[in-house]
Amino acid sequence: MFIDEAVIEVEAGRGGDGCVSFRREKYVPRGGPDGGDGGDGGSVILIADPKLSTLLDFHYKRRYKAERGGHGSGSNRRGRNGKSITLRAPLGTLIYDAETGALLADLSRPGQKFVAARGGKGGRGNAHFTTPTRQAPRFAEKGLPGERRTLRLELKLLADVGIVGMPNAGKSTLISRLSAAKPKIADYPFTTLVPNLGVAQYQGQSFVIADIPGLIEGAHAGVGLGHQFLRHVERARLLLYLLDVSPFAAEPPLQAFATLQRELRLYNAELAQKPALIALNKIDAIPPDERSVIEPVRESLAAQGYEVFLISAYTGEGLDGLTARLAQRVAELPPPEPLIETPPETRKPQHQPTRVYKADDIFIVEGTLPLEIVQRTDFGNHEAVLRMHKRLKGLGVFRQLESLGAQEGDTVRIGDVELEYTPDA
Ligand SMILES: Nc1nc2c(ncn2[C@@H]2O[C@H](COP(=O)(O)OP(=O)(O)OP(=O)(O)O)[C@@H](O)[C@H]2O)c(=O)[nH]1
Ligand SMILES: [Mg+2]
Repeated sequence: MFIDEAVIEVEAGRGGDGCVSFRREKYVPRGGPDGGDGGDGGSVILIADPKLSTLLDFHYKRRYKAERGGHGSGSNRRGRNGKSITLRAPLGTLIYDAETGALLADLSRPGQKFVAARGGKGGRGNAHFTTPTRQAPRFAEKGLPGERRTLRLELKLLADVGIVGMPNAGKSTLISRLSAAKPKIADYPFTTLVPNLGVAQYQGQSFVIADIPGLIEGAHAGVGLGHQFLRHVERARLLLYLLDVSPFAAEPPLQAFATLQRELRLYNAELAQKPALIALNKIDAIPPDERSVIEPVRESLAAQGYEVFLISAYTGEGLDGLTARLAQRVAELPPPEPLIETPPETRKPQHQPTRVYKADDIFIVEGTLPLEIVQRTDFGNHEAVLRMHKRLKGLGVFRQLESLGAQEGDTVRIGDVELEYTPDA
């Protein structure tokens, strides 16, 4: 089954918590702090795999959750990092944030990775928090939550050559001839219901060909099947128009060509402008001494500036010349530009500046730093809470609350925790 759209939920693992522990040694009454750090949570990563050509897997399984980090323990033992999950997606997969609609990544290079949900960092153990005045810190940091997102995946196949033609023109026969692809071929229109990809070889060079369902008049507006799949040739380097010149063709080749071009143009003007070659197919169906009937067709297309090949996808006649030229053109033409530069794997979460405001009768604090400070705090631990206060104060949060008129006892919300405003804790 060919699936070119999917919505998935990805959730990275939480970081493990730092540990509160003190060294226990013989003859040492109270050892120093030796609580280890929590391990980092695993991430959910998507990777472009050229061997895939459908998003089918994501239809069956929609939720992906990576492992959380292990907690730190005594003797400065760090918790284990959570395992990341790597999801394989076909080359040409576009990744959108389903909530905002923003395009996040275009998996357009084989092996390209996109970190879809980053694991939370582990919390630091108490060993980190000694100061000259605090020799025995009895608190540690909690691990940070992992990122969590809903993604919409959309596949726009990345083929080098996109074959377009009317139903029954012989597109599938051609791709099966030029590659190892085994598409369905039959003597009735709309045999091909979904795109097929094939890899063609020419003198050691390989290139990918896509065969899409036949296009008919009105395709751009949704008539037939073609329109759903036109996007799979949008990113081809080169188009190959395939026209049936046999006496049994449903319409004369020039008319078919005009229709195809119009449909492409109406769907996307740029698509119709793409470099293209034309192959007149099924010449085996015309007796050799009658082949001159094709001449006016060839001339007319050549006059419009196209290179024209006479072939029989069925007998193989003319295919060597066509393949050689396709390979050459593919090598000359640049690969499609990715729709977005995928952020490097080391992408840092976007930094949000600190902001304090009043909403109804509560105060809201936003921003990467205050949020992290709160998330790292173990609220069951008095020392940890005091440290949180100090750090929020250091950020200027209290000053801002004061100037907004906050009174002792007012509610302050940071992320999903609500605190009571106690200015001089
Ligand atoms: N005589 C002859 N018949 C051909 C040739 N190429 C394809 N055919 C026949 O034409 C019919 C349609 O071929 P397909 O390859 O299925 O055509 P298609 O363009 O993929 O059709 P859709 O998938 O419906 O769009 C089949 O019966 C093929 O055997 C050819 O070069 N010569
Ligand atoms: Mg077909």
